[in-house]
Amino acid sequence: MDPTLYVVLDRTAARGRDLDDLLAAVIDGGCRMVQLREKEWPSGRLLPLARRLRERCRRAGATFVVNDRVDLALAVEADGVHVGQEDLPAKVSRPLLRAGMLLGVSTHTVEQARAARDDGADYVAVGSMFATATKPDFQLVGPALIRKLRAEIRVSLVGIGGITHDNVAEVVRAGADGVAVISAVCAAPDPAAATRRFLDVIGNARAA
Ligand code: 3NM
Repeated sequence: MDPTLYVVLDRTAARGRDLDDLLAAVIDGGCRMVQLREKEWPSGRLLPLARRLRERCRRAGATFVVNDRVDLALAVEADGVHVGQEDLPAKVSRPLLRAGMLLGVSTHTVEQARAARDDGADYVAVGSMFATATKPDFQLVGPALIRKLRAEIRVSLVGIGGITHDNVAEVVRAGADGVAVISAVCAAPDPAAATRRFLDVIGNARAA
């Protein structure tokens, strides 16, 4: 797992753009970890899409994670599943996963991050870093929460929420292992270029 730039593919944010094409572009741009986030489609419709994305990630050597749906993640042999605070809890999800599968958990407080770690999370997403229109009920925690967690938590920390090329360095400097991004890539005019630019800025922030 390399969460440096974790691109979350979201059909709504992509505004009708084909997710297969979007995935090809972000892989071309150098992204090595991808999540499929689809909250509306029924399972039968989602399955063929998830299978195609999974195969493309496999060919590219990229990690493929399914949001929320443990059943779908298992069905397509995804590398992992990501659960939020209102999804199937991490403690319940973990034993359902195959050995070696990744478990990611969305967290918004120190307590939630500690619980996720104790319940077997491989990484915790920490958000929201900044204001975002993608998740209207976001809780603004800022890079300060990453800094606090970095001091005590060993699992990988991934900042999420409102991250752009202009503010990503703040998240990296706070100690994040990576950043998860939706709109700044999925809605970008050129997603491959947006991906490359994120990786450049992150690389520079790490080197500084
Ligand atoms: N989770 P964008 S913020 C899916 O705070 C999600 O846990 C968040 O989208 C959290 O990169 C968020 O477009 C939206 O801001 C991220």
